Amino acid sequence: MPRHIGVFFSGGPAPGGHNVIAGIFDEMKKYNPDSRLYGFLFGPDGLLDAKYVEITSSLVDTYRNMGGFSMIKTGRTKIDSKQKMDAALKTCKELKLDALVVIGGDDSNTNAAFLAQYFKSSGIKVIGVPKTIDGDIQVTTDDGEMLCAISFGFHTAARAFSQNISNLTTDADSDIKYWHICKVMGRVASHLTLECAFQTHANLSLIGEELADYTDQKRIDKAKEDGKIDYTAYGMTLRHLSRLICDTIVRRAACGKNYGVIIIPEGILEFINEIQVFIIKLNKIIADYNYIHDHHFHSSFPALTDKLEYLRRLARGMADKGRFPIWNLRDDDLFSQLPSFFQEGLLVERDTHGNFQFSQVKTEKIVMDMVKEYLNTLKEQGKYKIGIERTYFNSLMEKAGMIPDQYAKAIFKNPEDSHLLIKESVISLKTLKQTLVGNELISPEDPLPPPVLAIYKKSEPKFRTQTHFYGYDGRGSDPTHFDCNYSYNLGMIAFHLIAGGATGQMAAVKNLEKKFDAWEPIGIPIARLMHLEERNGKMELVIEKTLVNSHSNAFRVFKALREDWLAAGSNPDKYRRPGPVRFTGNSEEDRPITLMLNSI
Ligand code: FBP
Repeated sequence: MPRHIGVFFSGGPAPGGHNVIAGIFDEMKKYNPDSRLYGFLFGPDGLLDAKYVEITSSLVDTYRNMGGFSMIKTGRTKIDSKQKMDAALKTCKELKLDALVVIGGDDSNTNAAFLAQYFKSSGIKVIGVPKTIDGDIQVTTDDGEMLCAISFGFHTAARAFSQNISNLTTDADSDIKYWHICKVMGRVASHLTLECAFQTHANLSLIGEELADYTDQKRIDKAKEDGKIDYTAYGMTLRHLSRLICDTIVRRAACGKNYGVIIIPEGILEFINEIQVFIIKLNKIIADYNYIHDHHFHSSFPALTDKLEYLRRLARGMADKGRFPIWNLRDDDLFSQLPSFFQEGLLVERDTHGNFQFSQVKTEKIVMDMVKEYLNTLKEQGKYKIGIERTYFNSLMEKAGMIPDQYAKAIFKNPEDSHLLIKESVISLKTLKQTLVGNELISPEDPLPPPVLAIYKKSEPKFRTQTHFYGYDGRGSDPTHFDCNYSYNLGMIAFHLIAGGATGQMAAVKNLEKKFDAWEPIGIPIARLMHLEERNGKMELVIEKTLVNSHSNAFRVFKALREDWLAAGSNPDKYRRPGPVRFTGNSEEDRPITLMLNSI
């Protein structure tokens, strides 16, 4: 029987999208050449406005295995009202559609389930396809069986980011003067960062989900001694985070490595205590403002100063009286201490699904500004210094006819080690001279011996950074072999779910970690995946995002290896070069490393 099917993309591009369409198209034509496939243009808007193209075999062939969603474009409109549902149904009826395929992320698949319910009496089926580079759509049964291990696009984006990051590790250990700070996409979850960590072995990769569980044991113990509970000891603050990064930098510097690569997940702010509180409060304030005034907060207050003035008036109880007790003078005070670029970032317009737009915030800047500030303090305290190679020190001294050991004991705090660290008390040329005089190595009238001066200069750290953002580039890449096959199969499965009469289900492939002939096509009822979440100030049913699980194999292996990747000792850097994407050969780049580890 010929079928009419409509399809659209929803949300950010993910490599492999065109192959989903190719999979649906090839399979439907194989069963009946008279079947027709319509692609709605610009995402959900095309469905609402009846803007579409009929997908032909030449169109499919033009885009087969190609990245992006260029064939029919995408959009982020949410079909969230009865009018929109009716408009969508009208278009489907006009085209005599048997089914609609929604290729999207968690929010779009949520939308697909609601459309399925709305369309039920008309007999039009709705099937979702798990798309997102973020990798946060994962489905496991209650007894631990993995039904959907990853969304399509994740592998390609991670590989693309990793290739760039790996190039930076090469630059870092060639030029040995830069710390490369790489922010990597992933709206909330840190799956992409974790995968990039495995692909590149960067020196430090921050996993947001782990930070959320952070506890400051020293503070907890201290409070216990005083018979109190210190609530600020639980969870990560921006200050703690900057200390953690500084610790890495200082430790590597101590063994002569004043360079490295750090990966920061885009969504890290979601896991930082005080910032998360701001995000939640501001989400609510903006949503309530829009509701009460029936006018958009961002249109009412286009400039940052207007927004801040409104918040100030709220805190003083002078605006929307009594409605917003959640924004108080303390909030306003703390918020006003943030740099304006960051205030602007936190106030950025929420997307149509009510999500905070992390990609619009210069997270890496706020974090690195704090890191620089604290490094300066550590430098002043004499705790941040470059370790001097013992062999280098010896040869320099001997060349000048001086006895290395005599000087080593006086200047360094670890004279026996392979990398020598100048004592913390030596923080200037003046204190250096006092040390030599105090140890009777020179008299007060003598100038500093040139080799000692040279060593001191070499030990003074300069912290130079280059920041990078990997996101839009990777999600526009051509799909890897894995994503090509995976997405094409998802398209075929979507067709078979429709042919089998399913609706409100998401196409999926079980056993993705196994060889292709062990892949198992399935449909997952979407409604089962939902939970209640606050969106636009209201509790809504949405698919629950899967975050990085600290008990997963991948995370535990990462934890076991990270000290090695940090390489803050005499061990060499362990950088890994994943190389370019390959289409032939049984190489380890076949599948995401995190997927393989978690399947063991
Ligand atoms: P989806 O959830 O729609 O797949 O989008 C993922 C993503 O690429 C995130 O990683 C990123 O935070 C966001 O989209 C960026 O959104 P935008 O395209 O609106 O800048």
